[in-house]
Amino acid sequence: MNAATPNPDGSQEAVPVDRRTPRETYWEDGITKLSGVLDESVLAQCRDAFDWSLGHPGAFTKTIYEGTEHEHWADNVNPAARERCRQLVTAPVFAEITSAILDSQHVWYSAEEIFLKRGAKVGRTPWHQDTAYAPYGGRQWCNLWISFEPLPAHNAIEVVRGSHLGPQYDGSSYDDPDNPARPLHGGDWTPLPDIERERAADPGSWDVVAYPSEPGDVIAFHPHALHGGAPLDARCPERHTLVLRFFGDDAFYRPLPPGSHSIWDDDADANVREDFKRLEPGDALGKGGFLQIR
Ligand SMILES: O=C(O)CCC(=O)C(=O)O
Repeated sequence: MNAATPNPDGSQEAVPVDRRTPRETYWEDGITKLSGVLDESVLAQCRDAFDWSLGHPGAFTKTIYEGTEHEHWADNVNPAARERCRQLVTAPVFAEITSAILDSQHVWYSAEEIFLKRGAKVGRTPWHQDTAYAPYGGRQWCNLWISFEPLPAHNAIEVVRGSHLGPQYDGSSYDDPDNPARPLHGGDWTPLPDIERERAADPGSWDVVAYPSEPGDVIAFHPHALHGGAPLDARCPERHTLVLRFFGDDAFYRPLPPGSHSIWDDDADANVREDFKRLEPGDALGKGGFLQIR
């Protein structure tokens, strides 16, 4: 297991040896790498799900930073990709990985998201916690981040080490590349720190973890961790990523407070998505419409 701090000038990353198990790393750092866990067939099915979703956009698509050189594209919980992704996650590897990491007797699949970045100048996916956008309560959560290109750590997903155990911040409004910490909700939410501005002033100000990866590797990270996608560059001008989200026994329905905002045009209220509909606040999420894989 190798962790590396991203290196913006593109030079070789120092790769210290990490002797922790993936589960230990995950729960200490909020992120871990599982090397070569997807065989060719499962990786091809992941790519098929990505391509299908791309070709059949859903209601929660988002062009991030539209019209700027940082424009990139995401689709989230795409109804058109639902059955394909539910079929995909029945491959035994997903139950094996997620139950090992989460230490949960049962595991459910929540939903997918895809990210497409194209262009050497495309910048960051803003720092955020998924828990500022979705009604995810509890501890046993993980996102499996599956990219189809070889990626150096400085072009990959980044996590603030240990932030999955830390406070809930406001979300990013995702609409201003010059102000990525612009608040989504406002009000009583704790403002999101401007992590990149602080890192620019002092590179050591935030303890950030990222991993280099090859197709077939999976980066698992906690959705409550402060995370964001690093920029592309001339050596890595394209990234296609499928994210599959899972949860365990202790996950519960934690609706966002009344008056919360959404970043999706057609999704005025993230609390009302189909799979959450039968749930009362505090209910185990496993009682909703999610697919149990273990
Ligand atoms: O891949 C990215 O750029 C961002 C991923 C992300 O935010 C997520 O999976 O929640």
